[in-house]
Amino acid sequence: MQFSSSYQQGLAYRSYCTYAVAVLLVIILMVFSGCAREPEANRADERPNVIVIFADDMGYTDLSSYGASRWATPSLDRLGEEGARFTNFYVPTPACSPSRAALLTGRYPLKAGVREVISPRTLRGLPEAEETAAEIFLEVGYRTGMVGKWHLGANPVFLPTNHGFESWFGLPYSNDYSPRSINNPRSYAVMWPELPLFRDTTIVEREPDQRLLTERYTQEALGFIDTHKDEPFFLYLAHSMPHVPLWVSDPFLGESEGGLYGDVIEEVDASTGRILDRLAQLGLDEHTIVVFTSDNGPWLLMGDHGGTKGAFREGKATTFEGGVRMPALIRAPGQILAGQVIDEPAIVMDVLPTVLELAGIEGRDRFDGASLASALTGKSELDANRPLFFYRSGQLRSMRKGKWKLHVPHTYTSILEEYGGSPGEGGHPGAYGPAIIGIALYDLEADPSESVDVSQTYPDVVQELLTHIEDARSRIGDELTDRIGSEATEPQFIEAVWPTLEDGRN
Ligand SMILES: [Ca+2]
Repeated sequence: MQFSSSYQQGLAYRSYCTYAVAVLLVIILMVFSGCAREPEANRADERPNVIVIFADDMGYTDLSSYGASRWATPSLDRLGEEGARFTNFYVPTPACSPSRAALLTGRYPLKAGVREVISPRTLRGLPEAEETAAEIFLEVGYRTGMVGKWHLGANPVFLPTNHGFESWFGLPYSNDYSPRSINNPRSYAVMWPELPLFRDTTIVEREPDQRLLTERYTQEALGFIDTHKDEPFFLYLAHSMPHVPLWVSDPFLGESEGGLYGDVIEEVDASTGRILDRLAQLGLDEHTIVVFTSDNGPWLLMGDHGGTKGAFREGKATTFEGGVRMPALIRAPGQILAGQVIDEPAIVMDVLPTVLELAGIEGRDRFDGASLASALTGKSELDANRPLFFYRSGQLRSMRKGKWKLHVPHTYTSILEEYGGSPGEGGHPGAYGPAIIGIALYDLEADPSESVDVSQTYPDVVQELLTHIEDARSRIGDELTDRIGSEATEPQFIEAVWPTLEDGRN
């Protein structure tokens, strides 16, 4: 049977149309997929990026992988699953500013010239002469950026952009330094300047909507990564959360089973997830070291708005384990072995020498911390017997060596009822009670709660640790015994509070 020519022409025409539509679809798909595709990194410089994420007042058991059960932290936990999770990681002080000085310089706070918390009107800050992580990375050709809370001085000479960061978006100090009672229940006690939000050295907003802080920080961090995807970068993301006042964006409000605190932690976790996703999209997974930890233990004074400490004793503002032992995670696919759990003691001053060694940057030796790189890459064991010292307000109050924790006599503020302490509620502070401790020795392996003083049983251990204490007093310093350390750094003072911060508008 013969098809008529008109039928054949019609068939050919329909084939042509089908073909044309298909070609058009392919073109449309190519155009749109091209638009949607993330720009992949094109790196000539193989040195790894470094991202340090620092939480504020997050407690040891605030992550699922450390025991949290009323909220979930899958993205933060992923850092440990794909890298290393530390179970005995410390900060050398249970307070914001000196802890940040330790992270950024790799040195004990007194050696970095920062002894205590810096308020908006404190006339000192991180000395300009201190070499920060950002300055080191900038000097060797990295791009450097900071997003979030600084808290190392609110005068321009102390700000991040004068300490090696090429860019900064965030708050100059804690989010409760505000004259508004909604952000600071004790605003009647001290009338702070309106909380400034900075971009570099310019105040771009006053009293920003804190519900959006974590989201805005995250967007800034992602923008920084996108901008610098083709060159090595150092990004320091210092969340304002979960420091009280707690604020969370609408999508996270009421989503956890841990109240507002749980919601806030889940938003910080989701922020981390978005950063990890972006690194993967850009093909930067194996070119990026990501570190996460917290600046001090939970603010137990805030009760349900403070974090958790598990079985540890006390929290923020004390040098018991609850104040100084932190969740800590580090991930660097292709470099650091995955799934490690590190039980040897480590400290936040180790972070800088570690990431420098992993990045192949040599020639710096002023650190009190030690590089953990060879242990993390499976080449050696960590030194489990380093003496680590814990300070509060310039006072050397306790130390750890091996399994031992020694406290020297000092007074502290306790949240425990037996000392008159009582946790607050709903964002309002409770009260601390005054407490005193004498010489006390604890075996942290048998007694992580620091509940049974064994100093009488092990006098030789006490004597050995006191020798280390005396050495630290003479080198680092100690205000309990009126000692100025031979290696301590003088604080840098300014003459007056920056007028723009206090009452100006720009
Ligand atoms: Ca803090």
